[in-house]
Amino acid sequence: MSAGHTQPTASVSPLRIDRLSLPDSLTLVHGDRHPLGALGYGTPANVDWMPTVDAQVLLGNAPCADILQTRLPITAGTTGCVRWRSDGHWMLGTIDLDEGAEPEGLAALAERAYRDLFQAQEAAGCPHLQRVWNYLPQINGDGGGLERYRQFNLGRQRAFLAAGRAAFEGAPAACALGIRQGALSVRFLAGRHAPLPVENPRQVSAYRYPPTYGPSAPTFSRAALSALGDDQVALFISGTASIVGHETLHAGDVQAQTRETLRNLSAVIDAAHRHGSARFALADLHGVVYIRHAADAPAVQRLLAEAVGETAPLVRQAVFLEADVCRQDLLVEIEAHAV
Ligand code: 3EB
Repeated sequence: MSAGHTQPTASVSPLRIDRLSLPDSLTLVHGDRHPLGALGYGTPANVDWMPTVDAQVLLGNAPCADILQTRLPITAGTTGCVRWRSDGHWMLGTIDLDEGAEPEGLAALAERAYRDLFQAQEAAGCPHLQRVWNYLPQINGDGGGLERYRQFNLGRQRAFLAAGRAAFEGAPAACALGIRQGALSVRFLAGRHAPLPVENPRQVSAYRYPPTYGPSAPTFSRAALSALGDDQVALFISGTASIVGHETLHAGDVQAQTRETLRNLSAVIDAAHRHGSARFALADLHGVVYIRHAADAPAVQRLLAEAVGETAPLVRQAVFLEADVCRQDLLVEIEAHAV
């Protein structure tokens, strides 16, 4: 990265991101690297630095995790409902809020989650959000006249605005998926330096969605470019689906939705390149593929293999998870990162 507001990498504690199968990854707690944390998929590893996404793994992938490691020692902390780990340059935080204990509803719960998240960032000295993962039970369920995802958007945006955070241009890369049950779960990566937000010219920015999609727009950018140190730049691509403009295309057709999603992923990669990143390709992406109907997983995998080849990480190391996507008519959503 030469231009933009991503900082010179010399001042960054190098962050490594590796997708590893779960038994192997646990040996990383030894050696000269330190686990900042991880996102685990599948069998919980029962180590406190690896929160696991509570969703069914499809296609029989081995349990795996995206492990984040640094070279500096880690401090662990708790701020409100946030548990976090930081090396002073990067932080990974985890929130699991049980709705049973929160009578005011999901909007208030989301607002509390993000209020505490911002406070935790202050405590750790990592003011810039890079990437957020949101998991909501029953995301398409009705929460007293307003869909639960829309309630979540209300509370999330309120918290951003109340904290003086960028709720529009400059919002973090994110995803928001539905899990059957469990807590409202938020995981986030923050750092000392601001990432460069990237939008998709094929899509209306999500923070500019019209009010037909709910009283508050979702608070996320399509992607973020983060300088990881050691001259490495990560492209974090938000959850990406079959949306063009602001409308869902190909309702009811998971294969056409997958092809449209691939076009959107390519468009985000191209936009990142225009912002000065290396030229990433679809074949460089490490993805998580969220599928609404488990039976659709093999067809989606076949299309990805046709697009990027059997050996690309998007196929060979992909994680397919059963989850609800935030619009009822979306059947598939793909999030990804490349380094
Ligand atoms: C979309 O493009 C699909 O609310 O944080 C993707 C990524 C989606 C993030 C979020 C929602 C979110 O609107 C849904």
